[in-house]
Amino acid sequence: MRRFLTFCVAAAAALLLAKPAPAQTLTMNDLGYFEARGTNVLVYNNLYNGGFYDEKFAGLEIIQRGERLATGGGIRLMNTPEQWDIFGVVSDRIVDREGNFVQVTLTHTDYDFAAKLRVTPKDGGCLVQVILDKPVPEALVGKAGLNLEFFPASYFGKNYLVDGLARILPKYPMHDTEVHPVSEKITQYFGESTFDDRGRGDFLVAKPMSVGHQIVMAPEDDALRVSVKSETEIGIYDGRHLAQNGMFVLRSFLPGGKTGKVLEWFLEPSVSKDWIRPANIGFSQVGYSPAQKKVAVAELDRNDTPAPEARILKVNPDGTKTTAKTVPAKVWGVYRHRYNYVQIDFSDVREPGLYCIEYQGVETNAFPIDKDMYRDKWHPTMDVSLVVNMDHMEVNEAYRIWHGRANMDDALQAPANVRLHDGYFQGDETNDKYQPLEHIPGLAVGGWYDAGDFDIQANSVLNTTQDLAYIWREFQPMRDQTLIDQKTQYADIHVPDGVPDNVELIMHGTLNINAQVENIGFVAQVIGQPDMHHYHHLGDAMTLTDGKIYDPTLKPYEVRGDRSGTLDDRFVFTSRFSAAGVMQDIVSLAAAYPALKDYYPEEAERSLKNAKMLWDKYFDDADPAKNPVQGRWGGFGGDPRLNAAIELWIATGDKQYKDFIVPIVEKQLDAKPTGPRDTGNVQNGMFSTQYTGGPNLTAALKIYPYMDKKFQAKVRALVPAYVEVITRGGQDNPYGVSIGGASWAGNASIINGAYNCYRIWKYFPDLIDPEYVLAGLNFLFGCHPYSNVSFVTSVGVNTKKVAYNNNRADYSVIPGGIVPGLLVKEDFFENKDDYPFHWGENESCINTAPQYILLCLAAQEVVDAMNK
Ligand SMILES: [Ca+2]
Ligand SMILES: [Ca+2]
Ligand SMILES: [Ca+2]
Repeated sequence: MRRFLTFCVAAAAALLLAKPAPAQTLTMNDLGYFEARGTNVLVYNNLYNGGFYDEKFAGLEIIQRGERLATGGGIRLMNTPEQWDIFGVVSDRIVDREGNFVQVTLTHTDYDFAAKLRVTPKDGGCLVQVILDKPVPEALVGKAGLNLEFFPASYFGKNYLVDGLARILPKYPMHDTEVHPVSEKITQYFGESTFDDRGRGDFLVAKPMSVGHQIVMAPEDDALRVSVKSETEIGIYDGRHLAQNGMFVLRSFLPGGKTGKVLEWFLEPSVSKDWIRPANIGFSQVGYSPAQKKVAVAELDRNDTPAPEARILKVNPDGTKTTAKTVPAKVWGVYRHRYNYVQIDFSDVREPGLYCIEYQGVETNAFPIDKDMYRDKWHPTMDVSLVVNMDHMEVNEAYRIWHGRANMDDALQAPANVRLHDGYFQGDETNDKYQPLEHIPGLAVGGWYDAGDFDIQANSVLNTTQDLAYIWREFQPMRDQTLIDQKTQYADIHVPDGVPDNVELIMHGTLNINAQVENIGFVAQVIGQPDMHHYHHLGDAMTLTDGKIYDPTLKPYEVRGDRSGTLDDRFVFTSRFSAAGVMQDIVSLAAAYPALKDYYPEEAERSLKNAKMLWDKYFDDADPAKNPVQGRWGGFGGDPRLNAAIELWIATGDKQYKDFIVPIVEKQLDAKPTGPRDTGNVQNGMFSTQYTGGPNLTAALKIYPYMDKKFQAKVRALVPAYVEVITRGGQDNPYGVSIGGASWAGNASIINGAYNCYRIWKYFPDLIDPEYVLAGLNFLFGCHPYSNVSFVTSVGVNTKKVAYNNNRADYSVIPGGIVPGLLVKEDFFENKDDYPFHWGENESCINTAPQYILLCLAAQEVVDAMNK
């Protein structure tokens, strides 16, 4: 997908500097979208990026009072498009500042159909026009239409007017659908089908809830009101009949046989001439430790005048509040065009107790200052998130079964040339001994659902196991609050069983990794659903498959004993194999060994044996000098065997591994810069220092405690340059943390960056300010733009209400999950907390869980040292 921008820049450009827009008419701002007080209309500033198709973050969009209410405006071929339904590609986009319009050409190549969508401000709103050079193709008459989608949860509890008649916007889908013959269906991307019609040859279409010539969404609410008027009939549809992430859709069909301007809407958002967004005061929702730095950041409307002072209020036992301190509010300035930022430093407030911040007429919720505040913040992640996401287990908590034993029919060799909806592909080569669709035995054990879906991805099972092993290595938490019984494949949350949960979770990882290594030969790129209908499953994981092994001699839905004719077993995707990729299998198994050996000696020996076997088998093939393919996905650089050797050395103490490691690491430390100053990919666990090709400390820090004084002195000498790089990140914004993510938000890299600072601090406490370890958590826990919720579900005072977990259809969370956080598009930050279906904002990935636990344990160690 390509984006062509044609700027008709005139002398007017000089007038387009960032400043508050006039009050009541939409004018084009310097970012190329329309703006009025409290209202923005974006016209394909955000595009469908093609990665996961319709992410509900593209097309004509409306932001009102800082909330994105409408999206997906454009020409669509369905009443209520789903994620995998095709959309028109933007083949041309014109931002005409003189003519004061934005126009895009949307091309459906499959149908030789192109339509221009032009948006021009008029009166208090804008005209949305559809212009055709050629008539709508016959096949698309009655299908092609102008759609605009509204987020349902934003409108829960509101009404709409259709030609003056009042209707309630339903909280739950309650209107009508009809089935059509599948021959009429517009095919989804890659011929996917999201609908299981049990062989009937149907597909599902939502019927309109109402039809008229003017529809007003939430007329009673200035923040939400949007009116659409047209001479052409407009229907309002509820997409949730087809998909839980569906939207309220306004839609008019394009007429057949016509060219020129074939359709026009007058779109009138709510413009509020005096509206000022209340301050969003970001601070840590878990509170602060007495000695640590405490800087809240207030995000202010640009039309607001920042007050010079803020008050820190102490909450007394009788409910009264007294001013603990009045502190200056320091204007940081405008960041990313939209808001003005103010920093409130109350580090001097150290007395333990309950506090809140009062600034600009806003009083925050109360939060603690307490020396033990980090001590328990990882418990929900270890106790719940990592347990509920366990595959092949029944998971109980008090009176509730989270899910039954799932995927007990694992798994079938994926047939050739099949793609999985999550970016995976099976090529011609299976790289193992199995025939297509042959059952691979032994796999119904261990592993985790990688995120909001139910597949076992190589990187998530391997990295989760590895990082759980690092938790044990660094902190050895003896916490035992979960019963994990692998014999009956049963877990019970909040029930101690005599074994540290950290160890049991590591074993849950190795059981799956060892099973894959022994039965397949290596860890497959993914064990995933065989088709789209199973991939989008929501609800109990156990109901995803029938638990019976697929037997092609039976008919679909026919069952005989432990076999069935329904092709629902997961597929094992075994292409994209590389010897370099196998090195990570070794890392995870060898890292697990020291943790397992006292508790599960057999599993420990099995893990180490498999790690050594893979090392011996693939050592030569993984040599980058002989085989330049590096890493499972390629391109990570360096010798892929290095980390494997480090873990094998730590596990065994065997000198052969050390002899392999040291020359490579020495070479990394002696590297001479080959290029200019590097911004350094420090957020992703890379310890590269300040020059391209310069010294790299990643491996050196791993082996640091096991090396002699001479080596340690050499590493120490390089640390200041690395610290300079890592502490430079985040200086461009008032939060002091690198904020990233246009299609996937940046919390995971914030966690990694902060933990890297801990590793530096642990060995070289005099070389880095330990506040850098804590800054990442402050951000995660609520000191961030857009809102001040904690991004760790159920951790903190004000926390995420929804997350893109497998219970998202219930608008719920799995406690202890870490959501990706803030998406950044143009000048707009977003983390919706009433719509759980944005994966890039709200999907808790399992491999972030142990990384977050590491950081919490590190943070407590840091504040313990500070408070001494
Ligand atoms: Ca996945
Ligand atoms: Ca336990
Ligand atoms: Ca099955």
